[in-house]
Amino acid sequence: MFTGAIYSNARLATLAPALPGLGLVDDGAILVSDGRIVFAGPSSELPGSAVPPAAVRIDCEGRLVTPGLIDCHTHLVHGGERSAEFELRLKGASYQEIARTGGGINATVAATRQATDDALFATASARLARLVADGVTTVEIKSGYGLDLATEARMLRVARRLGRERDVSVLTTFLGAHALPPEARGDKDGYIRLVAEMLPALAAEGLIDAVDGFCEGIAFSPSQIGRVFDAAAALGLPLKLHADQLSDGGGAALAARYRALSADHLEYASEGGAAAMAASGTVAVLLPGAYYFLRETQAPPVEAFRRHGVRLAVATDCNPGTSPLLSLLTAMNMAATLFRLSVEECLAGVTREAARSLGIADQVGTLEAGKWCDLAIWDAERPAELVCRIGGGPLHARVRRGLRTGA
Ligand code: DI6
Ligand code: FE
Repeated sequence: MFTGAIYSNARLATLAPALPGLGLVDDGAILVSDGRIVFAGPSSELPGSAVPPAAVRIDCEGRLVTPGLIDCHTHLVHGGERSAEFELRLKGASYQEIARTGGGINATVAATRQATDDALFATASARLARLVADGVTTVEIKSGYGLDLATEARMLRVARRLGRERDVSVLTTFLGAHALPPEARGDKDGYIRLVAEMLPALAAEGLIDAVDGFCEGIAFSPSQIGRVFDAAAALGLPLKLHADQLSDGGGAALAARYRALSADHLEYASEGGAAAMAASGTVAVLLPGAYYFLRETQAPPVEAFRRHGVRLAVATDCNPGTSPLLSLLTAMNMAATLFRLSVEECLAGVTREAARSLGIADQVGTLEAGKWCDLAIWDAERPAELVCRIGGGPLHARVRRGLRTGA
């Protein structure tokens, strides 16, 4: 029996690469079977006879329909919160100073190590519900607040459990090289060896979809990150990198050299870094929430990325220290306002390009036959309405893998 549905009377933003801009289709329809898109395009190209009689009929009443949104960079799973550091920074302390005196990432590491699995699941689940309420159907979740094998594994298992028990597709990223834990007593090279040794067990348990690192003065050097990347590449794992966020450490070029899926942040990336990323197809993931929250003044070199043809994605970077942001729509607004991205770049950045940055562009991110039917249906007509608001997103309904359900 046919188990599908037909969505009609929809204004589609297909994001199909063959169409210009957002791939808008004014009077559009989507035919779904077994969770996959069979047809997405103009209603006139889908004759009534092509729709199986058993198909459920959904009238979108002229609403805008986009691919389900993809938040391709988050740190959703963690213990504790860091509002005290926010207050310190309001008084003038810098993020780097706080990190050097034992706060920052290591404050969250201490809280995460103490939290039970169920507590990590419950707090991350509440955060996830906020993202989902803005139309997110796929989310990437990083480890990196455990910094020992047992706690990194716990974080990644909690992320996998979110994917099983919540109505959202989860991809996991191992970020063991996020910061130096206190027990390493300043020995960065020794800790990097440990991170490389953690990889095989975590990969064997199926906990890693990609491997990430923090390439920065207060974290790890390009050669240290390179050792983690070598170990990851030997296991066939895709790579991502926190690159050039606080200073130009050559992170963009490093990510490109390893043909990483993405380099993220990039406020201080150089022209050469942008050129290298274009050549390697490495996506630039822009994280305006962190730029805003740290009161950074140097914006990423968006113009250079455009000139070289680097693909741009946008994400929340949701984390307790530098971007406590739970709305991907607001991240789009910030990318437009602070980084001057166009509405089209913003929307492509949370759909098609976000999928590319996760290596799942063949599965989700556009409304095209063969992909999962992940949709966001909006009480809006114009795509710019999704970008121009701050708070109170106009989501009408969300569909994941052809099913319309809650979080
Ligand atoms: N860059 C960031 O913005 C987050 N991690 C990273 O490498 C910050 C994480 C934190 O401060 O807890
Ligand atoms: Fe991050």
